Amino acid sequence: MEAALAAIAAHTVALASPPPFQPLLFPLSTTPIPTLQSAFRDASLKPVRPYSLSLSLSAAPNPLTAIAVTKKAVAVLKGNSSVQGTITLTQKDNGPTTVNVRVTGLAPGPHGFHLHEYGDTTNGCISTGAHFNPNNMKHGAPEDRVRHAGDLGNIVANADGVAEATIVDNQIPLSGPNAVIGRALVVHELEDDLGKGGQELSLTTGNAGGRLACGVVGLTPV
Ligand SMILES: [Cu+2]
Ligand SMILES: [Zn+2]
Repeated sequence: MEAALAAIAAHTVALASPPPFQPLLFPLSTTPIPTLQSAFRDASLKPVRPYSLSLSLSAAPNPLTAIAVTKKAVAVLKGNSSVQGTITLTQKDNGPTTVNVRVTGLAPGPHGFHLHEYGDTTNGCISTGAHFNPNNMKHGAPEDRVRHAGDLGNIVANADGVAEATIVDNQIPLSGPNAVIGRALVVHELEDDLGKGGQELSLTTGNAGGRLACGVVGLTPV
């Protein structure tokens, strides 16, 4: 029994990081871990005996998704020009991320729009590095199999210089190993050729020109 409890305790510690809906073994712990406790409260689960908890969750098709968790993030885009914007990113459980885009002050027409690797704007948008590329791919279109995770294609500004779009994408999650929180969204001067322009930069940047505005993706209340 002691060995079993020790094993459970070790397991509980290993689960101290998110996802918050996972710590099924918390009630067994004699020394509750604060983060688990608050995560547990957020999930609105009443403290119940461990047996009934594990039974109720094991009846679900997938215990890891028994409780819906929605995450939301925002990036406020600014730069050296009049271009600015607000981008919200929403993800439910491990589903795709929905990106709501509104950027103003653009020249009418298409503009490359990417998630860049770093949330660093020390020297303006140039410090955000290259396109987020955790799988070491070449640049492409959002619908391509070969693409940077950060390749979100183009947004198109109307005659008033306003670009509004809703992008749904599977490669920019808000949690997990490839989470985009703390990285940056960038809108470019030119159209992204989606890797098909035949230019020197087509397969790295889409030849999208300068960086007009950028903003770090940060968590926001759901
Ligand atoms: Cu870019
Ligand atoms: Zn790219």
